[in-house]
Amino acid sequence: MLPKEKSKYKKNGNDLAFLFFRHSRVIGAVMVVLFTLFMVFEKKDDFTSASYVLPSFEGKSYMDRGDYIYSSRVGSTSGKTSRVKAAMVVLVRDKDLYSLVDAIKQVEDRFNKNFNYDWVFLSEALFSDDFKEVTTALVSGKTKYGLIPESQWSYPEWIDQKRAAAVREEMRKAEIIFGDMESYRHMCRYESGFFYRHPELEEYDYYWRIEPDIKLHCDINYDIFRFMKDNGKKYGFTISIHEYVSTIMTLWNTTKEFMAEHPEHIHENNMLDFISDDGGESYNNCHFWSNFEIGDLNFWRGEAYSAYFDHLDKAGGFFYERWGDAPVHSIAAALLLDRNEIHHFNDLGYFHNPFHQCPIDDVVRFENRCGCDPALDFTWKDFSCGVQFYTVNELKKPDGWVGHVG
Ligand SMILES: Nc1nc2c(ncn2[C@@H]2O[C@H](COP(=O)(O)OP(=O)(O)OP(=O)(O)O)[C@@H](O)[C@H]2O)c(=O)[nH]1
Ligand SMILES: [Mg+2]
Repeated sequence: MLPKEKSKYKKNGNDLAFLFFRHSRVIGAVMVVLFTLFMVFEKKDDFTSASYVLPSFEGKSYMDRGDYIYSSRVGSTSGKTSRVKAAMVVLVRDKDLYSLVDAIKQVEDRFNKNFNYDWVFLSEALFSDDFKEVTTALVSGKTKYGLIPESQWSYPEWIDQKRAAAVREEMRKAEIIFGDMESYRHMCRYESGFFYRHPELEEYDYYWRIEPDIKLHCDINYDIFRFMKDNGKKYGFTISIHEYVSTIMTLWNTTKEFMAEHPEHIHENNMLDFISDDGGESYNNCHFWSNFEIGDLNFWRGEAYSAYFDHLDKAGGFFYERWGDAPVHSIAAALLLDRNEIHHFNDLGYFHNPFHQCPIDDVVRFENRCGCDPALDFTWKDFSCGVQFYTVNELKKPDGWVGHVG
């Protein structure tokens, strides 16, 4: 390069440096803008891949689909407006607080944070301040703590306690589940005949029974209590199952006595075919698993159920056998209600050891952010009564249900 040209370049180089220095702020700003645009486009690519559209949705919510899920629904379920008088109800011992907290949290996070329904905790012993503080801190509604009167958690005068103790001993030897437990029997009797009469529940029309250690797998994006009311539902369940026969040896005969004595209480459009396969001659042991229940308190408070409970209670099977509140409630719902008043909540996703309810319909699961494996769904399995429920009520089963049988 010639010396002259060299100096020209030098001069130009100085000019460029000068210009750069002079406009450094502008250049800096331009670079920031370019960098931001680059990042936005990068992000857009990420976003595009994350917003993958689920093929099964086809742009339609399962709530609008009008198929088996809502085949028995007749009204709207949307909106937070006009809450109904309802509460979550938990029968629990103080010492089970930390088995309960996660269940409360799930029900709040997946449902109640949007609706703020109250919680009522019941026990035969006083709750500690610790229990009250922890549970109140977790919930969005009001909390109430009810003491169960001793008269409802003890032996009625007509029960022969020696006979009851002998039965417990026999059941212990026979290894019948909870067969030797006295407290379990008081619990089953209380859930069968008394919880809905507790003064802390007086102001409510509907309840959702919740137990420690349960899980709720899906979001519930509608007011479940309003759904019950608007659609005339009086009993809702998630899981149904066959009862252990050895715990209810005389329950059906005692029920048949009641039916013969009180035909006026048996609903003309009842669901006898869910609980009996031979027109009422015998019980097929199908029942709604009562650790989950959403129901109408006024059904239990009414004349028909009160007469049924009194009849059972006098017969003594809560103590002389080990009658569970699940078959008692289920037989009552099947006989005393219109079959259309009973609803299977197959869109919630629920777990109580050892069974899961998990919607096998992808649309329901994805739309409600269900965190469960449909392969574990119990609804269509042999030991469940799900197929029976859908068949006798002529409800459409979800696509692919046959693959879940077995
Ligand atoms: N206050 C009180 N609550 C009880 C007692 N026994 C059981 N419960 C409650 O009654 C409900 C049913 O009792 P569980 O022990 O869960 O009975 P289960 O569901 O048949 O059996 P597992 O859950 O498998 O143990 C739960 O909400 C318990 O917290 C008791 O002695 N006192
Ligand atoms: Mg339980």
